[in-house]
Amino acid sequence: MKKPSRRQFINTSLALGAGAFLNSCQSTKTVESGQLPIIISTWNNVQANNAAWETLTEKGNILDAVEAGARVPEADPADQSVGYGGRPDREGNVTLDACIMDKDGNCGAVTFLQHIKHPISVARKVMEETPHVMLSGAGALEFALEQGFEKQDLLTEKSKQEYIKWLETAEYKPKVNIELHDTIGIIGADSNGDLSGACTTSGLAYKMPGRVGDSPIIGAGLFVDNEVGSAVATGMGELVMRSVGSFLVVELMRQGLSPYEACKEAVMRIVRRQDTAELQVGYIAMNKDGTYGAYSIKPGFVFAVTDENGTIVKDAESYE
Ligand code: SD4
Repeated sequence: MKKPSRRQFINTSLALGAGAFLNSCQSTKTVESGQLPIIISTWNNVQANNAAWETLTEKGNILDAVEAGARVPEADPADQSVGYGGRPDREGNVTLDACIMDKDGNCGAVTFLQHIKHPISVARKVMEETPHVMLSGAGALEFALEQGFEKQDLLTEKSKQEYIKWLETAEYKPKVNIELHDTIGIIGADSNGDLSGACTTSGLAYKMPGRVGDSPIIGAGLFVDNEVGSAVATGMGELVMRSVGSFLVVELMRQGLSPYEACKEAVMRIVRRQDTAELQVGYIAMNKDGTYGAYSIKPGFVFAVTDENGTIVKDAESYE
């Protein structure tokens, strides 16, 4: 059967009533016309974007670029939401989640990985060196060690002291834009419009042991479809997982919404169905021509955009 053209598809969708969600996101004022190549990432991850851009310039490979970008906060002890220096779970263990996805739909992920500074690179090895998509916990660590990654203590003195202080009350309450999240989701397009993405985090501070969020879940924390676009999420992972957020954003773009409109509609799905009173979620997305957008539940979500003009940090529009 001949594939319908994009326009035919949109028309069919509208005829079938898909217009309902189009109506709920009329505002197009923050649709951003991008250019190729382009890198965007969640929060104020300027150095990560710059590293990704440099790698793209040197190697021309967008997968290498997003991996290089994600490795920057992973290695930074001052970043307490990612990799080395990440805040621990409520038992004092730093447990990391990451995933990566390429233009051919290949993907790899690690969850509940301990003692390895660069989970994003282990996720890439899972993608490239195993027949699987995801390895978890002890198995992920064993695999990482086999692959030559170094075992190390990831709990820095600063995160340890904060944890000890937290134990005094042990009150667990995720906060909006918690502790300056820096969890990084990074997506990029090369000069041909080929896409890749990566996402890496230590997850929510003082989470229950064994808790895994959206960030390493393909379709929730990250999704890349080289025919359409890519999306990545940050914030309260449970809200994103329940709505399979990043996959939803990409599917909405497939149906004709702009990246901004798709992010907005995915946020609205959460807001309409879940209690978001004290919780934040932000999405960023791009399509194949480098047009990008972002949207969050609450104000305060920023994202970094890098193209040949340099890197800028932008405020996302929000529902509240
Ligand atoms: C999680 N989505 O583990 C992550 C947290 C996050 O910025 O993005 N923080 O739920």
